[in-house]
Amino acid sequence: AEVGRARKHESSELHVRGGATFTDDIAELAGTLHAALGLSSRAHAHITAIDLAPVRASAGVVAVLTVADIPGLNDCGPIIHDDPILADGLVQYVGQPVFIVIADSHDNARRAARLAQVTYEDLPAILTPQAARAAQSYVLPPMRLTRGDAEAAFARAPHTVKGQLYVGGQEQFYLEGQIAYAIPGEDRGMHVYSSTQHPSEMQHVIAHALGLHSHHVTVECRRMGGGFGGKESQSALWAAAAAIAAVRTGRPVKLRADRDDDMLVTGKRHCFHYEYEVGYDEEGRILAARVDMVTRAGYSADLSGPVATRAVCHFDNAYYLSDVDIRAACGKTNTQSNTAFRGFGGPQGAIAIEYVLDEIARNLGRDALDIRCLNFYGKQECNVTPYGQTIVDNVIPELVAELETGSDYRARRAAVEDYNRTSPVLKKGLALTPLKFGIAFNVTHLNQAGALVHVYVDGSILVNHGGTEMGQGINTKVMQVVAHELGVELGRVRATATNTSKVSNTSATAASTGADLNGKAAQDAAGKIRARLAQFAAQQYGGAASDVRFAAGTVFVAGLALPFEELVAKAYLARVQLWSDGFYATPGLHWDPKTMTGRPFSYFAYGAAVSEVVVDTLTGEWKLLRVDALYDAGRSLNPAIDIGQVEGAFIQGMGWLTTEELWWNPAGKLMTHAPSTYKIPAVSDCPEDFRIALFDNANVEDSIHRSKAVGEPPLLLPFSVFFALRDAISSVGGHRVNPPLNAPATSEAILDAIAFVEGAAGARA
Ligand code: MTE
Ligand code: LUZ
Ligand code: MOS
Repeated sequence: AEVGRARKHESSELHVRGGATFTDDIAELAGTLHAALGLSSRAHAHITAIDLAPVRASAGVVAVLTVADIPGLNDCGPIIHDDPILADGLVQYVGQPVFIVIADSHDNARRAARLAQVTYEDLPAILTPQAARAAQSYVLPPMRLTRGDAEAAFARAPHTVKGQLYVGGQEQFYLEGQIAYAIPGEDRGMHVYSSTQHPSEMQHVIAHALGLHSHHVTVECRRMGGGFGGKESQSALWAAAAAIAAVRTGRPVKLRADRDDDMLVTGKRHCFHYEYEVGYDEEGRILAARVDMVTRAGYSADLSGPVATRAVCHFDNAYYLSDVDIRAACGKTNTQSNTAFRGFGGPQGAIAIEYVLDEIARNLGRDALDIRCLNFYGKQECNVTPYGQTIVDNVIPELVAELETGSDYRARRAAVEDYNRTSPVLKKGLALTPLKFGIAFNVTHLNQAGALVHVYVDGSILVNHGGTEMGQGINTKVMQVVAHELGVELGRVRATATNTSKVSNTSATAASTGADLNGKAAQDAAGKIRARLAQFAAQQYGGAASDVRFAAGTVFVAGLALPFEELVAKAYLARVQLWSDGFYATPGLHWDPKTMTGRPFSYFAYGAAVSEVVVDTLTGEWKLLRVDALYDAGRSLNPAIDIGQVEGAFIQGMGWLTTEELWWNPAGKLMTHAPSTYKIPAVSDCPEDFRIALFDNANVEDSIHRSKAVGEPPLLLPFSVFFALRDAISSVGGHRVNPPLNAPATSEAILDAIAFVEGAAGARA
């Protein structure tokens, strides 16, 4: 069987040898021009005058385009169309594109872009989510989900905990930046190579911007050097600008953002500010919960609505909350328009309840793990989420129990306490946190996919599907599914670039559903071909079609064993169709956005991690000593790839919660727009002792080979790092006070929290 085995990534050797073709590696056609964007230097202003003469006069410049040069719609936004490609008299953030320069080289275009003389008339700017809420400045109407009677439950609760929390945003930091290469073709045709998670959306945006139909535009992506959500919608600006430039010049145009421009222009993970109040009993059981979240959406809606919805639907994380009142608002701010980033609001929703449980435990003088376990969803009761979905696949109690034992949690807790008693400066911390993550797009109609499988006369197989490869291994998994279906070895199957002229109307490769959806669609396509081959074999050799078996490159029919390619060659001569489309739509999903109830998810993925840290209380520096993590990938399609995904998500989430700090100056300019000032994790930040395992658990839903999604959920596992740090900090005060700790918990923030704890302890003494 080709599925369920550890197989290397289909491009791994190309990646390592530098042989993998990314968009910038595509051989340039003769006459190719290069574009750069001219950016706003103001957070919120009217443009009263713009002098582009110095730009036009700059070396190598061929053309300079403004909003008046866009043939069609000036819009590159998904869902709600409030994202101009180029500013039309009004700029809404520092970094907003105002014009496009096209030159004979990338460097000449970038140099010229700086020479514009723009006169602005400044307007008041809103920069933070709190300020947006104070001004009631929102990109969408605020949302609210209630269940039960929180008011009455608070009245009954013997204890309450109340506070605020801020969790910062995060730059996607894909290694390959945003890029598009647009090639004008005959009769208004346009072929665009785009580094995108969403070729169909790029096709729509380009067609609208050029005033064309979708059939004029082909978008292609062989692979991305990472997307992480940042290329779900926001590849559109670059694709549209390159296409506009190509139409206006009649030449192929490449637009490649350098890192600073990429970070200044594009949106990031949404930061969140929370005000929470939770009522609980003597044992630590949550009785009532209220949370009011506001996020920095940026100047436009982009995907903020679905992101906030996912935050609301993940506030429960793994816990049953009987009486809740959850509010979320998308603050309109004069900053980059925040967008998808691995987890898509889920991590932001779930971390708030984990913060609260951590406080409850400290207030009661209990181990936080005990308080967490006490509040877990049940199996037969206490198993309905606040949004009304019944959880039928809950494995969190046994998964956490397995991890607790396997990681030796209790003994290590005692060892940490012993260590801290005798170590005045270095303090250790330990935490175990669980995750539950809903799988499916929370926008129901997006849960569909298509595929196209070709079997050639020589028995080789080509698969094309609507998903995009960004390093996560979707092609490898889809190839495994096709090989399995046709009973051939993996080496016989090859995957092609994603191309809108092969499979149409595709969804973004996002919400961790890429392999779930496209795997099913490819299985459908391959299954149809296998059925035709079986029918043909039975006709030729006797027996029933249903008795024909495909395995190990051989077809077993009526006591005969034929090589696969032999049957294929015979079938061709008999005029059997050897290619097929395939389609899949996830069943059983529904959602009412007004009441925020329904069944938005097909199933849930689960996991948990234990992290142990040591903190230097004089400098705030720390080290991650050991991680044990268990992730429920269902019946994994490819354990090697899935473990890689868990590792990557863990380290990426750890960066979000500890070192990656976005900072805008008071004028609204993002100052952390390069790796020199924005610290992503390095190899040296990875724990030396990193124990990742998959939890054996076939999906109860009929997912592709009973596997579960893996792309985003493990990003919640490094909550354990954040709470281990908080545990180490709180040990300074004998665990008697709750250290206020926002994310990212930078060394500075850790020192502040230690000072708070020492101050509180001093005040008591
Ligand atoms: N892994 C790599 N190497 N690169 C990426 O860009 N993106 C993540 C995740 N894993 C990403 C990744 C995100 S945000 C998602 S939604 C999923 O992969 C998408 O792919 P899948 O649905 O096929 O898992
Ligand atoms: N919903 C979701 C979405 O859960 N994840 C996504 O990535 C997404 N993208 C667009 C719209 N809804
Ligand atoms: Mo992933 S944030 O859904 O692209």
